[in-house]
Amino acid sequence: MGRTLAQKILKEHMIEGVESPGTEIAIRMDHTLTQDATGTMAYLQFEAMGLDRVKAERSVSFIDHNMLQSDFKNADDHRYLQSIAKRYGIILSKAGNGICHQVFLERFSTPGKTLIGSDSHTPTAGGIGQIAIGAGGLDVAVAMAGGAFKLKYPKIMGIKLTGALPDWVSGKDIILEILRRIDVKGGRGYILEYFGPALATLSVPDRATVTNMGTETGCTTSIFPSDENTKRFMEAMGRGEQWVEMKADDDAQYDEMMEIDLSALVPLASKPHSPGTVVPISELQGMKVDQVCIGSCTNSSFRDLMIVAQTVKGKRLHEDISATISPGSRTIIREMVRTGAYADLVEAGFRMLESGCGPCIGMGLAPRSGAVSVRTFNRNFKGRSGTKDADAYLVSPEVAAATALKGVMADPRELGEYRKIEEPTSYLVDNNLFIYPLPEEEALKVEIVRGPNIKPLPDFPKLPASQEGEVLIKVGDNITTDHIMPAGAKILPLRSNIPAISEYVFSQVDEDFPGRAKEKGGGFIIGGDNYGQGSSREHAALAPKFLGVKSVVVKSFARIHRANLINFGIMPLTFKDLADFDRLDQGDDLLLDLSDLSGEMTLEVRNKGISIPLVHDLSPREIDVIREGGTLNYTRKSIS
Ligand code: MIC
Ligand code: SF4
Repeated sequence: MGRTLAQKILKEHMIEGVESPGTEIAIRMDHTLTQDATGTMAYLQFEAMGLDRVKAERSVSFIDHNMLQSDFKNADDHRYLQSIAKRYGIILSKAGNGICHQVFLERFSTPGKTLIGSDSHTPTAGGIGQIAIGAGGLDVAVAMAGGAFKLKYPKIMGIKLTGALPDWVSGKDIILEILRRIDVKGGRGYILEYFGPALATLSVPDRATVTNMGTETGCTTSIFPSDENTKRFMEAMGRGEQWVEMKADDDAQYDEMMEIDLSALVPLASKPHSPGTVVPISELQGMKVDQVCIGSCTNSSFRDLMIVAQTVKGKRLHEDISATISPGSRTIIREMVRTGAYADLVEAGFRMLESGCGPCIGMGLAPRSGAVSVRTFNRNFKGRSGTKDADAYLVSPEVAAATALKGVMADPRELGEYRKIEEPTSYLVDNNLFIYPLPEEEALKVEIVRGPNIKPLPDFPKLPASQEGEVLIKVGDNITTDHIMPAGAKILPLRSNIPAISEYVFSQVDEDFPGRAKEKGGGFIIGGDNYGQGSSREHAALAPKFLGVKSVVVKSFARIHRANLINFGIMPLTFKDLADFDRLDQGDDLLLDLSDLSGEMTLEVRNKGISIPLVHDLSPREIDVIREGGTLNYTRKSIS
């Protein structure tokens, strides 16, 4: 039987396991990627492994998230990352060079290779035909050290694209349509693999928008074949010689299928506060808007910014709108300057920001109280913009441009004449803010620079025979890692300092959580479905662990967060009978016997005199990791 493209690449990289969905496999990772907000922790963990140099074929460290240097903290982290890159043979992409996923796509991603990145939108590189997976920093550190990445062998959802996008409809609307159909957890356990006649009409940046935001479905990753359009993009980036054709076998079998006729798509938007609440723009038309933000790793390509520039050229943005542009890379900035599009954006009234994540992660540009913010980004979780009561809508660059002109949510199809943007045949590639690795002898002499913001990783003990304590908090469905460990200008600078950042755990939901957790000597978290969706930040496991969280009991988990909990020795447990969720309350006094992890477990609710059966889906290796108190302890033990 033939294989799909994803199955072929996985097979070629498989070190352990069998091709059977749901079973644990280990794969070799060719490339690694980190960004600064998760990277400092990943490199502290890499350092603790005691190697002289990275072992992955290509490792790149990006500085793109924490760029608001309101005091020494972020700048100290940047210096640390620069010295680490020099010391260990890693390529550094300095602050201002661009957003990790966009820059990786432009300069490094290669069809048929594997990539692991400490950021949930790493699948962007799937737009070039690479298997690119987001993970916690510790998993990336292991891959840099040459270790395999463990994951559940995924099912493949084949997505057949037919027809062609109508005018004013783009890649963003394809992924919004998929989210409309399968919501924020419909992709769990799957790789979304695209095929079909419409591929010939989709450029790499369009495809990368789709694979980027595929993350919001909860999938393991997304992938497009590598074809003539891929070749054209790589040639334009001066990397034509790295292109190879990659596609599924003709008789490939998909575990599930979906078909989308691109010709039937209309401009769409995700409503607050979930990327999965998608409606046609016609339902929102006329709604007063305060802010328009264009950019992020989803929509900051040349095409995306050019369509905006073309739409606003010679016009003036509505006076009540504050509008920003964050270009994906310096290469894109240079290209926009060359074509004159940059001047068109400036003249229309956009606030031009540097290349980076910026407002997407709440690094400045928070909207006013009660604002409506229209963004080309991929996430609109409550509070993520930096303003708790603001409403964020996620749209295409076309909708954002029309809205910025009109001051109300607008349908770009009413703007009239449309001109398709052609990709440049040769980009003005900018390499000025990369620092490339030194030869090993020289690298060994490099001294690592650590500012006062960089605190060593706390040590965690082994798993005890039983756990007791209170339910510290009970939360509902689809709790994101932004709820558990918020980001934004105030909290992100503390990413290298676990004691300090743990003071903000659950601060979006319940500001008393850290105090209560410490006062009670730790305890349990109870949650609903899809707990921990969203970002890959391991701080959402590490900081609760630091506060004494022992086990997390929920209806179901999101993939990356479940892996992060295991990495830091927290038991990820689920209810055997989902209705038992209703029998637990904050403050309940629990006892959990951990002496036997081989099957079903019992949670005693001592104050209510009831017992609740719990289950887990830990592999034998994961049980060993948890027993040791986490992956670092486990790795140290295996080495010794
Ligand atoms: C995000 O979009 O939430 C982030 C910030 O890029 C995160 C990583 C992080 O928390 O540092 C992600 O998506 O993994
Ligand atoms: Fe940066 Fe936003 Fe992309 Fe996360 S989603 S990597 S914060 S641009």
